[in-house]
Amino acid sequence: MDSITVATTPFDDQRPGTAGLRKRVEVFTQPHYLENFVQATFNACFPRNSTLVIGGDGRFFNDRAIQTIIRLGAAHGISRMIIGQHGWLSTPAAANLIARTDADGGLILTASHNPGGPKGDFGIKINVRGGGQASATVAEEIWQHTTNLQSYRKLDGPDLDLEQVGERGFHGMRVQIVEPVDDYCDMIEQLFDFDRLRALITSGFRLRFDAMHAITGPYAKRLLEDTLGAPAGTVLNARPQVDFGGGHPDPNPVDAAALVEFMNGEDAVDFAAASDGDGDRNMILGPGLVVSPGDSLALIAAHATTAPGYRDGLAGVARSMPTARAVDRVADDLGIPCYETPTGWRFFASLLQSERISLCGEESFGTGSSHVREKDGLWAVLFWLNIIAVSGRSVSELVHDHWSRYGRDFFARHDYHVAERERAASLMAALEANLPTLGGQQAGKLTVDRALRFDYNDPVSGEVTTNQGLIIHFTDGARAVYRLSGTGTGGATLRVYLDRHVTDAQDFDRDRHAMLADTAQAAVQLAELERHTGLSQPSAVI
Ligand code: G16
Repeated sequence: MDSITVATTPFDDQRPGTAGLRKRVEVFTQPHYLENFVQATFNACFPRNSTLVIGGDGRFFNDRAIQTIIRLGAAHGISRMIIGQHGWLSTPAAANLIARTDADGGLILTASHNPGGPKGDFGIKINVRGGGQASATVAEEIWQHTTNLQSYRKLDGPDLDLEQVGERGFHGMRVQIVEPVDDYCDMIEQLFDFDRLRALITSGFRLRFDAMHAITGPYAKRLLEDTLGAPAGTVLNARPQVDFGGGHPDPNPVDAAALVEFMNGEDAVDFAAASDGDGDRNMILGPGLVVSPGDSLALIAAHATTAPGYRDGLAGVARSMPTARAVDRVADDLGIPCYETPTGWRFFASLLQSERISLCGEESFGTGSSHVREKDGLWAVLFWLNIIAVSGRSVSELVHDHWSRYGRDFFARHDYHVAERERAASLMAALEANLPTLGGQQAGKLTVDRALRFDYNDPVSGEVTTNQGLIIHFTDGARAVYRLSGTGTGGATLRVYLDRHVTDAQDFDRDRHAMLADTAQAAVQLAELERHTGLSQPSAVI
């Protein structure tokens, strides 16, 4: 087989965002597009003789992209590639493999929770040694390489068989095809009390897990059904499909509405959960109850030491800035530090790596810990089951116990899909310019206490990241946060996050949207949202 050098011209839209490069499939499948980005990534961070982990969530183009990456890698002089069988690896499983094999990093082929299929999205996450996502500095270097790449080298010839597990040579590169689930399950089994979990699950406790036709199906079947003894069929939509069954594989009340409806109905089981396209997000439900991501993080923090892997306690915790502040109260109680980071898992990875924190989470249904450098959907599910098994309390009892002790943080996210990016950008610019004048201003029933722009100074690397969202604090303690999504592939999504803490138990079971209505109205008014975006209603309320 020959290696050929292909002349190319740079693409001008390959700047990695919050989690790698995400584009529509039709963009990624243009001639040279994938090759350019992968070669730029190699040039920036994976020199000759690197070892890489490769795998993806099984979405459309996953298989073809892997074959291209293998050919580029062999021509570039990558010494070893560890690839998930069928081309599959969930994001946390890939992060685990990178750490366990001491690889230099990995490429995870996924656009996460974004829809898949020929008309859907494709993406590449770039993870570095230790398993965490590339830093902003590395992302910037990759971007620089994409802007001046003139050629790449690629092997010509037949595809590599991704079905046969085992090690083989491929034109000077060693390729190891690994069973995608084994290592991840070995790691997870060290963290939780599997005997207790098995006892709970075989005692008649009823659960359901919706894999949303995405990558967690095989992992959840192995863990919940094969290992812990849940009845066959506990895992729904378990077979990964290239288009995720036509759905939007995001575990939230809107995109997993069927599961929410089921848990609100008469046949509700004791516990339900769902995960996303690449297996790093989670949603936890009890009968009639969706646990908000901020509460889930706080509750795991409060009960952490009941799980074997966390017996020695937590070094610290972190949440992304827009996430409701429930975990702050637990950290305060435990006397451990609580960090507030920008959105993007890489900021947590830095704190995890330096052992400043052992647990973190974010409003977009991501929770994780020091066990891997990515968020991990199934890990959160097992943590919850472990808490239920040890405490003997139901999901609803646990949540209510928590609120009784710390108060409830109501939270909602209002997403506005704005067709023209400029309109969303102009809203943010105008609001930022107005921040100094907002203090004391009345907006509906609320008064602004203070307003600020969120900039972040990474305490580990010293890296400063500016412009990570705008925050308005109201005098009643509520907060509105404005931020532009970094993971969309068309137009812009303005996210408006609302949170409000209440301590009166009479309010705990009230409707969260009603409890946040005044905050939402004030947020719309202060940002002149309708004038800037032309939208009178959010496109989605999460
Ligand atoms: C990625 C990051 C998350 C982040 C999310 C934000 O998630 O890994 O840390 O919270 O993006 O998305 P947006 O910028 O759209 O608000 P994922 O699951 O898409 O990889």
